Amino acid sequence: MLCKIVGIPLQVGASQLGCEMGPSAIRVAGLSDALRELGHEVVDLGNIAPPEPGEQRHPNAAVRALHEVSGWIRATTDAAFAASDSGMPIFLGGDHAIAARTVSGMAKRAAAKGRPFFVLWLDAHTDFHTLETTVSGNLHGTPVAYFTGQSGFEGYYPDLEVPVDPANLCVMGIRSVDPAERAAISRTAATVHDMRAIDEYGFVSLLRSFLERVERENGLLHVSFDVDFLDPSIGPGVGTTVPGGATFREAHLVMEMLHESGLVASLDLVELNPFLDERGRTAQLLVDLTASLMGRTVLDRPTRSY
Ligand code: 5AB
Ligand code: MN
Ligand code: MN
Ligand code: MN
Repeated sequence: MLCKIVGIPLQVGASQLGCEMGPSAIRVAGLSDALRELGHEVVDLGNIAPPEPGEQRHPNAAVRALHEVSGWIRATTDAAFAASDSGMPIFLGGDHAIAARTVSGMAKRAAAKGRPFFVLWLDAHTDFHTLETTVSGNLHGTPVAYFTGQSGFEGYYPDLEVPVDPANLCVMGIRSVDPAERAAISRTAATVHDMRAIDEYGFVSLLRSFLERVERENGLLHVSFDVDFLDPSIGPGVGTTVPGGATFREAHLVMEMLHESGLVASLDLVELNPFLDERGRTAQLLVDLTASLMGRTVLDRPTRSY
């Protein structure tokens, strides 16, 4: 497989600065070499250039860094669309606001191929705030509402060319949802598995049902991996830790099942904050998880397991 690495060093979508170092830390932790060892071809396309400085205001006074975030989003869509002409783009964040456009760029690619588009969102949070509902004003809490076409972004974020059907969105790992997001996402057809559901049914059966559907519909699948999906004890390098996340083995199992499905077209690795990391261990774990997603196994498996 041809893997195309694209760095998007946006950090002002989060309140805690440091995510701009994310792409560098993931590179230093050895992403390209890990992929090459698995037999993949790797092209590192470098980082997307920052937008022009400027100022943009929203009636919700809490909203922070709107111009800068929307500028990065604008710059990213075409890059995501272009990178996905062949091979598998791997987008290195940067905070999660970048997914507003990595996902919409990939949705555009799926539409161009005439394939249905699906998103697996691995996160402690639903990121379903609009510019009106965000209380913290941190725009990394808004990408899912934007790319599923919720109203309130018009004139602020770039116009959405191909919205993602919420029915094709599966969110896993959830354990922190603000009241407005909770009300809004439950009005959609999105599948949201909180940690309560995962404790009861396990990742395997919940993920398997989703992957079976993607396969049945011949879909293109984008995976968006927020570091805070992981339990903070194994992934401390993130600004928005929430206890009770995926364990080391659960996270690897999710990635291994994704590999065996053969359905993943593109990946975001976002929210890594190297300033908060401990001797690079979260960056290293992201590389190892990506290796599992790209085919690293403990032993050969005779049949696929999903
Ligand atoms: B992340 C919170 N809902 O709006 C907010 O890390 C958290 O990309 C957002 O998932 C977390 O600030 C955004 C409290
Ligand atoms: Mn997130
Ligand atoms: Mn999160
Ligand atoms: Mn976060």
